Amino acid sequence: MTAKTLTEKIIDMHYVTGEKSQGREVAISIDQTLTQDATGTMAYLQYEAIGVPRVKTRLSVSYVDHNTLQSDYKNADDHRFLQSMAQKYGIYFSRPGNGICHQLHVENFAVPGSTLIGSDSHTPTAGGVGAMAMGAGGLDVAAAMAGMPFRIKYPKVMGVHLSESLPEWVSAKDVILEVLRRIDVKGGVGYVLEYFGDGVQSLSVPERATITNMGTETGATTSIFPSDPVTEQFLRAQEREKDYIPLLPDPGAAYDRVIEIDLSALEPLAACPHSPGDVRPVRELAGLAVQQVGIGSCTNSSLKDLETVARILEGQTISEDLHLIVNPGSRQVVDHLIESGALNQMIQAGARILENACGACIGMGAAPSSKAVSVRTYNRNFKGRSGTSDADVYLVSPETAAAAALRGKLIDPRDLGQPFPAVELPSRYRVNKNMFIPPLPHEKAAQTEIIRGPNIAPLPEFQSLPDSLSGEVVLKVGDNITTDHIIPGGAKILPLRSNIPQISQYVFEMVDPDFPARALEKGGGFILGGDNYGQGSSREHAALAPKYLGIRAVIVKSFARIHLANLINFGIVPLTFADPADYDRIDPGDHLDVIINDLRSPDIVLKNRTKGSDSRLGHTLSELDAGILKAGGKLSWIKSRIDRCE
Ligand code: MIC
Ligand code: SF4
Repeated sequence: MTAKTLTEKIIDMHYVTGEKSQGREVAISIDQTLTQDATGTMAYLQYEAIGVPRVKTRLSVSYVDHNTLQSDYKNADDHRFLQSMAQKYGIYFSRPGNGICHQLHVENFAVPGSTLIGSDSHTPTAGGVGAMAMGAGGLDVAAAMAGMPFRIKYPKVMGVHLSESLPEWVSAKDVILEVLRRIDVKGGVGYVLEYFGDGVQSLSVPERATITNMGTETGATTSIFPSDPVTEQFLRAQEREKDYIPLLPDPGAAYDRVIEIDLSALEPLAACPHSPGDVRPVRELAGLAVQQVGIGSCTNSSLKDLETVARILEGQTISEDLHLIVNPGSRQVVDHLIESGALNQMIQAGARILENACGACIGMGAAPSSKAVSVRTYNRNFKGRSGTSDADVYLVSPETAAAAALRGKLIDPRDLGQPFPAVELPSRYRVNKNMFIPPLPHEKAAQTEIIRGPNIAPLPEFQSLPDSLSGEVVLKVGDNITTDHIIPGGAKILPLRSNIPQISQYVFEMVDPDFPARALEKGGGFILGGDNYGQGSSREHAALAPKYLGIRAVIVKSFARIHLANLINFGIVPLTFADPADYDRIDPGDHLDVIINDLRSPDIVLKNRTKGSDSRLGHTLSELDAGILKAGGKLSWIKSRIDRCE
């Protein structure tokens, strides 16, 4: 028998159909799903349209953590809708205020060796306990809740070999920043990042979760740690010892690529504006004046992170040139911070303690001032994401963030001249699940009325795909376009997530605010892009809203994984240039014809009527994908299959 990686083992345990060879499609069964409110409303509308009376997963959880500002009725409408949906369909509901979905899932539900998909790109956080956890579009999560398997391209496995242990003042965030420094924001595409080696045992589960969380920024399918005695200890501390299974790679398992990281040789790092992959040592940036420090997000809001910050700040006052905001990851974290006195230490030092929610990470409040430098423990620093288009965001560890808060400038935390705050994690956490509403029994669930306020618009319907696509290039963009470029977050736009006609008015708002009007005027057309198009979040609105504006195909050099799946799900044809140089030969406004009557053929011809030239296009669509596109999207495709079975 060949020695297997963790990834291969978990895929084997969940294999349903497909070809287990790299790059080919494989379908796996899904044990758990999670949604958050900003993607959840669409996911549940789609689940409702599929028409399965109760979820078929072992566990599904609906979290509320993104849209919590409630500046009017919209977010509150969404919350009530989500709660009623959860009660009707057998889903756990995590009430607003309970915490950030990924932190909560690791604390309460993630199981080693299980499969989890979530309508949020940072779902791999649960890889910290050895789950194979992947981000997906809401429709794929809805399909998994309805019992359908999840399709992925059989991944390559990148072994990240960890040796030794971290020195003082260097923490888990610096490990993932080092990975990003080496492989950048698309080096993980097509891979699962699997951590192994002696250094693994030196990292606690929350530290591992920080690493798997931000592995998303490499473009990887997911990231995973083994399930070992450290995992067992964590699950015991969370009163979940029954969820423990040991799960290690086989000795001699072969990785497609190996990265070696000597933990003891790492130093504090920072991702510079405006990419998580632009990583430099903090010492090279030392002295840069800072106007805001943000501590929290699903990457760094665990008890260990915040206890560390509190100890660094203890007895001092933050610099008067900045403000410090802190979003704890969960109520459990807050509970411990109160008990230990750490919360008070942070407040006394001048921290503004905000809600246990995503908050400033997705631009929901606490935007920095004009041209500010904001130093954050979060995972993304895309331009404008903070809510201030000319702010510069640096991504760092909690230690580096706390040091910046004290000194008012970036400084290597080792130069603070303070004793290192060693934090011991409790052997038992203060577990309290009273803000989770468990699923109702069948009979009661069936009687639940769904509550739909005016913010919940009906799902748009789309036509099946014609044999040829014709239209203008409505927009041409460059490399690494993020879903934040396509459909921004933030306090103005995020509350419109349940209303596609309204949110579609903001597509490409930061790139070209005239795009929606132009796309509608031209009757749709094409978007042209460079490499890694659609990196970042799982928000399916980045496909759904352009589709609503009439976009028929996106033609690029390469796609990011989740966005590619979302385009297919909503019937936008994702095509790639056979010769990337052709990208330069097509201009905005050119009129194109693309013949797509046989999407199974890997070769597609693009005729540029304006230039009188032809280009060859390719794609990575499977036969199933082609069927979904032909049907006008995955929802129509699923419904037609269910109708045929009835
Ligand atoms: C993000 O961090 O960008 C988000 C907001 O969590 C998204 C989900 C969304 O857009 O609702 C993600 O990462 O998938
Ligand atoms: Fe929330 Fe930010 Fe994490 Fe996204 S990255 S789930 S917005 S905390």
